[in-house]
Amino acid sequence: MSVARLILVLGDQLSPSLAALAAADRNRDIVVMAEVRDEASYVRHHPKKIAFLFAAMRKFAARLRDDGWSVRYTTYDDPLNAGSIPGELLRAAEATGATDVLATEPGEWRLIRLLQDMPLPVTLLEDTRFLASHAQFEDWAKGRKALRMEYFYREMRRRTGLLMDGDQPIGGQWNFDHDNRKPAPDSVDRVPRRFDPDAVTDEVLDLVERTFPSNFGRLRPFWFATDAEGAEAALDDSIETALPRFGDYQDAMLDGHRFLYHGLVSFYLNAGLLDPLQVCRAAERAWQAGHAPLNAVEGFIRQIIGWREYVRGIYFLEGPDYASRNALGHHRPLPAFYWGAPTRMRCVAQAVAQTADEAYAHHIQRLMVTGNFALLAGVDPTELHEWYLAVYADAYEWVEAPNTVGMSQFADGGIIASKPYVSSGAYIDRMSDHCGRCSYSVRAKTGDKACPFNLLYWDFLIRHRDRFAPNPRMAQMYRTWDRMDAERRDAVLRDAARWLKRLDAGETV
Ligand code: FAD
Ligand code: DLZ
Ligand code: SF4
Repeated sequence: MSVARLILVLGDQLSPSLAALAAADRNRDIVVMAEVRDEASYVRHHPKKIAFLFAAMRKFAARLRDDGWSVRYTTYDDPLNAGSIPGELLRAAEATGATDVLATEPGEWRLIRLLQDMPLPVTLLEDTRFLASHAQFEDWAKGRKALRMEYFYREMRRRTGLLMDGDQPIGGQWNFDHDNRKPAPDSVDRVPRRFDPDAVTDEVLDLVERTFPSNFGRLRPFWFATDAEGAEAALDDSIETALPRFGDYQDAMLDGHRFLYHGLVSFYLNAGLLDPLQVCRAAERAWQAGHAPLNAVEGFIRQIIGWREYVRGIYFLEGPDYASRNALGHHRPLPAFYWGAPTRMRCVAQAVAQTADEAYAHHIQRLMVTGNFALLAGVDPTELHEWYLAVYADAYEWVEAPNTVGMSQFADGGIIASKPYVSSGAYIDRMSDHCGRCSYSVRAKTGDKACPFNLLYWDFLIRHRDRFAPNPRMAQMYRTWDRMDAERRDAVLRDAARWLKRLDAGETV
């Protein structure tokens, strides 16, 4: 019998269909899984994120053993733990006599490089859990002047057949967003399903509490599912209670309502506990059964086969330097209120508080509150990127960096976004009920009470006028500025500069 190979399964690769497992021989090869210091601390991950992954890894290892695999699993507190994935592979090679490694491509260039630099031969297989392969995305991107998600998405609809009638989109159009994005509802009747920790999860929670006592975020109460069965139950609950209203309130924000009608499936999808096509088919069935309207189901499916696949395609197409781009030359340090220091901005305080509690915020909170603020204030995109990568349970660089660096901060110079996602306080006021409870006034455009988003919005546009004025989609904004009387323009820029000075001085703003 030939020598065993080591089959690496990472914390976000918890899928029985994983390429490396599919290519392995369960009667001979040895699966290696390890909870390691380097992965748990390359950014200061939210404790819920670490606990979720460690508990899910332990359960996945048990499942593989039940299925007849030999699994070498190293727990975090094993005194012999080498502290890194390459270190654990080398230790396993020495202990077992294995001479080579079969792995599924990791979702971060950092770890791909580490595996490629190992003194053992490592074969990296493409991650087939995504619907578009690297070659397919490159083919789609080749020769295009602009890589707009919408066109990629149509190809993915055709390829998957989701919501298709032959080669035509069901309902006669590809995108129903004009029916979506209603302001916040008066009340929310959905309470997401929570999963009580079992013995395995409890043990992990104690470990994380002991080992990462000062990481930002609350470990308990812990409510994530930590295996595929639980993730499927969470998906069922979401399809039942959230999907019908997902489209309508996709962009809404409500004080005290953290989840509204969002899917809460990104952490399961990205760890491998749910499969993207399985999730989309479940949503499609809900439409077929008359349980959810087309605008909601199309919007939900677009996020998964469109945005999710598209941002991954961009991350790998653009290469390892993508996450450190800074096209707008922004260098302001990340304000302390991102890490929980007090702020008078109600919208920001709410988004950060729920991030600390849940390791979750929905898309509009990430894009139009914390992201929008950082862009307007000129925060260093790399610092912001590391924040998003740390604080959300669904964050891995392949998905987080294009969303942060590209979509939210325009730091890739406009590969993902055709114009910067910036708004004044008026947008937040329209989509939420935060402003009524804020100590700033969203209606005030200048002065001490003026909403900082109002001040910084103009300050940003004027600072970057040379770059953005030629963009036809932004011309109207510059015309509005030019029509304001000179005194008002001076007051806006003066008050913005004062506000930023107070921010930089560490005052509570
Ligand atoms: P829903 O709103 O219910 O959407 C359904 C699913 O669609 C999500 O679970 C997700 O898998 C997918 N999806 C939706 N929007 C996107 C998107 N823009 N990119 C990729 N997939 C998407 N998503 C992550 O999974 N990981 C991240 O680290 C991450 N970082 C982000 C950082 C910023 C600055 C921004 C603006 C967005 C980020 N997103 C990220 C995208 C999005 O905010 C989350 O996918 C979504 O909030 C997850 O919550 P949900 O499962 O309730 O999603
Ligand atoms: C995020 C994470 C954490 C916190 N810990 C581990 C770990 O101990 N072992 C492991 O195999 N994976 C972990 N991960 C996920 C990896 O960081 C992830 O596989 C890479 O970032 C590539 O996406
Ligand atoms: Fe946010 Fe401005 Fe509204 Fe306050 S007034 S909640 S800072 S948008």
